[in-house]
Amino acid sequence: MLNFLLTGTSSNGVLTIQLHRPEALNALNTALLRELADTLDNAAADSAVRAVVITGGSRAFAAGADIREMADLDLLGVMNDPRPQYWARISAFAKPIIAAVNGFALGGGCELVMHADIVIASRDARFGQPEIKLGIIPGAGGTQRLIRAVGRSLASQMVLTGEPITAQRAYDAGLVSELTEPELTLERAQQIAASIAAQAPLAVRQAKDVLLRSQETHLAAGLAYERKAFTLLAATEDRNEGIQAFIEKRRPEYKGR
Ligand code: CO8
Repeated sequence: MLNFLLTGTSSNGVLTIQLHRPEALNALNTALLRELADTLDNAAADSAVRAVVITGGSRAFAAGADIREMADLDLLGVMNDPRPQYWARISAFAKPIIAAVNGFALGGGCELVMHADIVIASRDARFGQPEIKLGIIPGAGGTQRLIRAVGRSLASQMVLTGEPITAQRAYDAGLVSELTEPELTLERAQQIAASIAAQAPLAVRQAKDVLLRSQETHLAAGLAYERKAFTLLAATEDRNEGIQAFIEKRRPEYKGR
C-alpha cells in the first residue's frame, strides 16, 4: 500500500500529519492528495482530534503538484482529474489546520499552505506559485487565495513571474502568522494547535466557519452570519461551562456539547 503520510495523534487532541515523499520534495501526486483527504475525513469523524498540524520535511513542505505525473495528462486527463475533489475535501475540513512550513512551499504546496487556518514558517521557508514557468497557472486556488492573503500587487507578481518570496516577505504580507527557527517550526505549530484543542470544540468550529465566510461575502452578510453563529453557541453546555469557570476562577472542562 502506498503511504505518503506519517500521522500521530497526541493526547492533547492534536493530529500531526507529515507529508513524506522526500525523494520528490513532497510533490503532491494523486495518491498523496487522496491519502491526505482520507486522513482529514477520518479526523473530522474522530472527536479525539480537535486540531490538525500539517508539516513536511526540512527541505520542503511540498514542491507542488507532481510534475512528472502532470506530464502524462492531456486535456481529457485534466478534465477527469480526481484531484479537484480531493482539494474540495481538504478545504471542507471543519477543524482548524495549522501549517508548519520548512523549506519550499511551491505551487500546490503553497496552495496547501493556504488551506491552513494558521501558517507558522521557519525563516528559511520559501513560498511561490511557479506554474507560469511551466506554461500553466495555479489550479488549486493559488490565484484566488493568494490575492486574499497578500493583496493584488504581490500576488500578481508571484503568479505572473513565478518567483518565490522569502518567509520574511510572506510574514510581512500576512501569509504567515509567525516565523521560527527551522528546528522549532513544528513544535510551535503543535503548541498553537494544542491551545486551540483546549477550547470548546463547537465554538472553535463556528469561529473557523465564520472566519472563512469573511473571504466569500461582504461585510453586512458576514456580520449577520457571525451573529447567527454567536447566538447558536448560546445553546451549548460548553458556553455555560466557559463562563461559569471564569466566574469560579477555575479551568473550564469542555465536553463538546
Ligand atoms: N514534481 C515532481 N518532482 C519534483 C518536484 C515536483 N513538483 N519538485 C521537485 N521534484 C523532484 C526533482 O525532480 C528531483 O528528483 P530527481 O532527484 O529524481 O531528479 C528531486 O525532487 C529534488 O529536486 P531538485 O533536484 O530539483 O532540488 P533543488 O534543490 O535543485 O530544487 C526546487 C528545488 C527549486 C523546489 C525544484 O525542485 C523545483 O523547481 N521544483 C518544481 C517546483 C514547481 O514548479 N512546482 C509547481 C508544480 S505545478 C503545480 O503545483 C500546479 C498545481 C495545480 C493543482 C491542480 C489540481 C487539480
